[in-house]
Amino acid sequence: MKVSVALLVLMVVLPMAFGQLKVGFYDSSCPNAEAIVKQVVQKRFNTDKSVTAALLRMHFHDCFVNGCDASLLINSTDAEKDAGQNFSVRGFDLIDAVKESLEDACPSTVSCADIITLATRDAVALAGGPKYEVPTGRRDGLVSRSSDVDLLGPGISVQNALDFFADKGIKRQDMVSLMGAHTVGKAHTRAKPSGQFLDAKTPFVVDNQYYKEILRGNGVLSIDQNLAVSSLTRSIVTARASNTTNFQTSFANAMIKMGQIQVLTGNAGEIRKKCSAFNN
Ligand code: HEM
Ligand SMILES: *[C@@H]1O[C@H](CO)[C@@H](O)[C@H](O)[C@H]1NC(C)=O
Ligand SMILES: *[C@@H]1O[C@H](CO)[C@@H](O)[C@H](O)[C@H]1NC(C)=O
Ligand SMILES: CC(=O)N[C@H]1CO[C@H](CO)[C@@H](O)[C@@H]1O
Repeated sequence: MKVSVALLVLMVVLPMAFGQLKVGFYDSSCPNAEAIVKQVVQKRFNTDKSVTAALLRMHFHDCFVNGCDASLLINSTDAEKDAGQNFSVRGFDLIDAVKESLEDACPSTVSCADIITLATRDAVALAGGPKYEVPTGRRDGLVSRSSDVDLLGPGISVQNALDFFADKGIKRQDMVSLMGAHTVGKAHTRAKPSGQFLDAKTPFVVDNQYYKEILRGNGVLSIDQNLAVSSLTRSIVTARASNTTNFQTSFANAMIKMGQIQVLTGNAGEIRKKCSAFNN
């Protein structure tokens, strides 16, 4: 009995949770969807290169709290956005702008969760990072609570960070790859409230410079520095630092995996008309 329940879960529930995402999900329902996202992101990137960092962090914070379901975008009282850990998450206005263009082209068709995923993918490529295809077909969540936000602080140990990622199905190699997102963007530290670049050499380029810097002891957050020191992760850091192709390929693969954490598909959730509000 136990075995058949487990089999049922494997055969029915897992495919429902993961199986319906596919590359080109909007090819017939909204053929220009990906082109529209790319155009709006490109326009913003031309005047603000920090948009890549904003979207990477937004995508991470969305996916790691109840899955990639755009619940981070909701404006209400005590929503995910209001939790202390989301401090300085930004780029909401860009997502709203993309959504407006998409509603004009294909009303109630493209989810906000897919917009975050596609926009992040495009911003990574614009910043010199890998170009990759992402599966789409995510639906938007119906719940957003600040009390659900259990993201980690920068002082977390490597082991605890690995456990936290493993809990979401992200294993060690991919965890170290995802931390490579700190190749762009800033931290607001007490010493420097205006912001300190996480990769001071090439702060707007998605490259493997972050790994080179942490190997030299130039990590800004303590978790960054510890990745280069811990025996659990140091050899992976070295592999990413010494080989650009290794970084590009592994970063793309890890981003694709992150984008599939606990997604809603099929008839679950909804397609929001406005990304900052549930339909009702
Ligand atoms: C153990 C895991 C992680 C911790 C503890 C962590 C922590 C932080 C902290 C404290 C900041 C600075 C926020 C500020 O002061 O404004 C930051 C920034 C950032 N994080 Fe992470 N992070 C983690 C993983 C990730 C992942 C997996 C990604 C994306 C895949 C990511 C992307 C970013 C980006 C791009 C920034 C810069 C944001 C900007 O400039 O607007 N982080 N992170
Ligand atoms: C939702 O909140 C964000 C910032 O938290 C703000 O930029 C945006 O304008 C708000 N959107 C709406 C529709 O109120
Ligand atoms: C660099 O990484 C790529 C992808 O992982 C691998 O195929 C290649 O052999 C590596 N090159 C060297 C010189 O190690
Ligand atoms: C973007 C945003 O809404 N940030 C909020 C995150 O949480 C802090 C702390 O509760 C708020 O002050 C921010 O406004």
